[in-house]
Amino acid sequence: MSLEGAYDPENIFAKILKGEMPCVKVYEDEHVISFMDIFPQAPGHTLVVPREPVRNALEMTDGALQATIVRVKRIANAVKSALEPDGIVITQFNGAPAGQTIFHVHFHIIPRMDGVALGA
Ligand code: DGP
Repeated sequence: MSLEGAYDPENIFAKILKGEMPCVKVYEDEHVISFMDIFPQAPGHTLVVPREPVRNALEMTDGALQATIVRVKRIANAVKSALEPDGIVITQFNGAPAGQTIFHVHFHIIPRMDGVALGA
């Protein structure tokens, strides 16, 4: 799926937002929901999913993006406190060629440890 196209309201993260699919939730408020990634790239891999129903970050309103990134920072700090990693990746993908597989905008928080290869 390229950057063009319609938002599918039945995508997996939309269903999690609606409470129609389970998740291991770590945080939620009026702007975002945050839960553990089901296919973690490292222990503690956490997702932050804005409630705004758009496919990617390029489509987000400035207000929703600002609210989301503040929460990404707070949740990343919580991950830091809980797991004491040596580093934390914060990333997100826009469009299938960029690596996106779920087409509801989301951010990854991935703790990294010294000496553990990326992808492990
Ligand atoms: P991306 O490649 O940026 O679209 O990442 C999507 C992430 O979502 C990927 O790391 C795996 C994760 N994921 C896929 N399906 C589910 C699910 O049903 N539940 C949860 N918690 N995570 C999922």
